[in-house]
Amino acid sequence: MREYSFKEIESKWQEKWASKNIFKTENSVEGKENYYVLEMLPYPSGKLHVGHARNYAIGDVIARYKRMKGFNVLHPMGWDSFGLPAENAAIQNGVHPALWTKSNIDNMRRQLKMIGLSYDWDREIASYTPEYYKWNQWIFKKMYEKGLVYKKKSTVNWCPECQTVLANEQVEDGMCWRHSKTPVIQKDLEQWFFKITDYSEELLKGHEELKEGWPEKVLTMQKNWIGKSYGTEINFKIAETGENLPAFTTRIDTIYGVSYAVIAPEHPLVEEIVKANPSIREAISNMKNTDMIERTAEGKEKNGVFTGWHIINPVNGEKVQLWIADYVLMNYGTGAVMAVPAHDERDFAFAKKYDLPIKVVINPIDKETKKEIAIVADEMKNAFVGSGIMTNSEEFNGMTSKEALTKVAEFIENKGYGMRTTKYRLKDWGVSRQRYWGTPIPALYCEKCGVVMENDENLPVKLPTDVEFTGNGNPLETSESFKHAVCPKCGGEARRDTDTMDTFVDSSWYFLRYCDPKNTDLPFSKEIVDLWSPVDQYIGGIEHAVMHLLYSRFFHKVLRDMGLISTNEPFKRLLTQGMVLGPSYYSVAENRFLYPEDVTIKGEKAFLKTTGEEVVVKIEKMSKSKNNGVDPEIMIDKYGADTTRLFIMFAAPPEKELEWNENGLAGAYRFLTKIWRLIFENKEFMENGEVNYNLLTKEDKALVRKLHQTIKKVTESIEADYHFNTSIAATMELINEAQDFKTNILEAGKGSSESKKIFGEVMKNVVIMLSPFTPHFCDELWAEMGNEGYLYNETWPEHVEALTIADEIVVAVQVNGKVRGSVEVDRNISKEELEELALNIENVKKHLEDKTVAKVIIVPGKIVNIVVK
Ligand code: ANZ
Ligand code: ZN
Ligand code: ZN
Repeated sequence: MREYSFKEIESKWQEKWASKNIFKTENSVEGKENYYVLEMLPYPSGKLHVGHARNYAIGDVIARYKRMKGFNVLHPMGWDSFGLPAENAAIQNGVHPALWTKSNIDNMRRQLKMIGLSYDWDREIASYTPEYYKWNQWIFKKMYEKGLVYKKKSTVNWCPECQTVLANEQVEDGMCWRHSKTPVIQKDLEQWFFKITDYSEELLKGHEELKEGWPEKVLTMQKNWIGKSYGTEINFKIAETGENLPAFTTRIDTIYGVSYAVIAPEHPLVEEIVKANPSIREAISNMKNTDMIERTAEGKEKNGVFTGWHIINPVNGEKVQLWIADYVLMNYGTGAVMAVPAHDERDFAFAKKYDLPIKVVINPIDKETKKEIAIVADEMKNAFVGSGIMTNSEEFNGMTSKEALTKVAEFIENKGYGMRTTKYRLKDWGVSRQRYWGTPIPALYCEKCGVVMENDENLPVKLPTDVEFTGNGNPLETSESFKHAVCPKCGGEARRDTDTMDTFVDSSWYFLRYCDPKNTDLPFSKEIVDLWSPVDQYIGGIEHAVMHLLYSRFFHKVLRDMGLISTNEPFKRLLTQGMVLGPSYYSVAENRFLYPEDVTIKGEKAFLKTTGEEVVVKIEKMSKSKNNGVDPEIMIDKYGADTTRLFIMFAAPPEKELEWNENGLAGAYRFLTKIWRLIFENKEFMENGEVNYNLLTKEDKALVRKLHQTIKKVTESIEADYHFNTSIAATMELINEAQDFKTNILEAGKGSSESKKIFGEVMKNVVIMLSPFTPHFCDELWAEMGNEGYLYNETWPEHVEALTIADEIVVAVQVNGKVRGSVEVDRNISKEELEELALNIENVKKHLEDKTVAKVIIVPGKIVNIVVK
């Protein structure tokens, strides 16, 4: 028998698949339905990590399975290859970002190929190529023409280290996400924005279309991010100037409790206020300089200053102080808040700090007595934010606050004090980055014509090569050839915009480019994209729940509104795979995470080899900083791609966390060698040919039944949320039965004329059903069993329902309701025959002695109850 030498086998089949180009996908195939499987576009950091490996292995199983189910499958791969790390490498090592990126891509592509993934490499794309980013610019222009791109001055989060703008999500606890020790500062810059807020409502409504196929968790995260609030915009009058000050509130029921008002430090009124009261200028500029996240964080100390001005509450004519405070943001609502400290936590904290009045307008209801409890403002420790009974609110007193929410709003509208509105938390998407390694923004500035977009025929605006990477500022500013350009409108001198686009732009439409990756006239042809869109199954990490997935949905809708595609949503089904966990070893004495090779493991405990210190063992997400990652390439080298894939699929369902352990890998390897041996050593027991089901023995039938039950189970587990671990477990059971059958029937010479055909049939199906998981291994065995071609092109088996049901059934026999025995009978046995058999069971006969049978009740297929006197 040949050894299972996985290295040879894996490279042999990888070469065969590549040379025959079997994964090449046509855009349509007669008689086949299209199916699009996609894994999230990776960033080419240079080395595959285990999270990637899991992501792609899952996608590959789905792609191969769907293909075998008769679909025409699109399964592409590419590179999200713009972004900071390449530029940082350029700064540190002097390599041009393009070279660094290319060599990373080459290495990662090589690693992907080692895993045996079924990608159509002819469709590979890389966002750093001009062929790709040209279309970012083209789409940017189209969006500009549609009024979906605009420029505005805005306060941005700025990392002095990165010398770039950070998105709010890139600020963690006031620090840069890449530089955990660098505080983020605020800076005013002219920025380009995408008007994603035009789509707020549609992005929310689209959830209807997605709720079948997307995890609820992701939809909830997007919903919160969009943050729709129903409320009222109410006008206050400024006592000193008579000007209007609109404020947005979601709690108009608390209008009689307003005891001061607040505006954001960026509010347009502030300038006028400072003119009237210059002494507060400095306090205001200090507020502006704390970052946005910190300013709004719950429990954060709030800072403010009294303006000297007052506002008048329209419902009762009360005059209260107007403040400026950092907890109010300019870009939400109207940038002004009617403060109700009795019923809002932030207002309460602020009122306590600055000794502002607190007025109760809602009393809670006692849970037991159902009576109103009058609360006293002076004694409050916290705001009362719940609902209750209205008080101190004139005609609304005694009403429930829930009811008052509508009643007060109606009152306000009738009086003309304000209007009910909805607000969204979602902000426009700032896309300007002061960086080199990204898509140049195709805008120019001309003295005569102002802002002008580059002509289509001059796209792409390519990244120049005469730049310096010093680590300070934007390298594009150092390129004279880039900065000085010709105005596309008047032909005069113009200055090119030196900002590049957020790399999320690249990944917002790449799934459409895969459909038509070589198109030079358009980003993609509509006819072709219509054959594939939406992506049937998208797979990636939960970390992309908001930004990438929301931006892609936004782009998709914009492109649809431009008439470039027909569908509303980019991804029909989304699978967010779980994290990969591994043990980390932390030494308290040395205050560092150790590498696994530095420790000795004894049972659950681990000790530092050099000192013998017991170290802290934790199972947690694999990461560089904890030294607990595994290198997929090393695993593949040691166990083979098939074993690694099998382990990944078997150890946990895709959406759950996966705990990496080498024992599991070794187990997967043993399982494969068992099948290997079973097939190699028993060729004499495997026959091909039609099985004649009329000639089967009881044991033959049992194995046939197990086969069909397994096909059913494996298929159903894949179809239902890709529970591959269940599929593999079912196949393992079938193999065990087949092995017993071989030993007890075939080797013992007890088989029928059909037994070898059945055994052959079982082993053939095992190999087919395992092939999406362990494709090289299965193709090898497939050939060994005398077959031609590749399992990728085989048809997935279908079970026959009738064959999953046993002919024999076991019927319990009772005497006066007590079980006294059982009989195994043919499912179709007649009542008379069954009664006869039941009455003749020895133990039953004993209980019938000296008694007369009154009647026999038969529950078909289950029970025979003999009633005696
Ligand atoms: C009065 C009030 C009383 C409020 C009360 C709440 C409780 P959501 O639900 O998240 O939309 N607000 C309005 N604009 C703001 C801004 N620019 N910056 C900071 N806070 C702002 O939040 C709406 C509530 O947040 C509004 O309702 C307002 O405070 C505050 F017992 O108005 B409320
Ligand atoms: Zn930084
Ligand atoms: Zn001009």
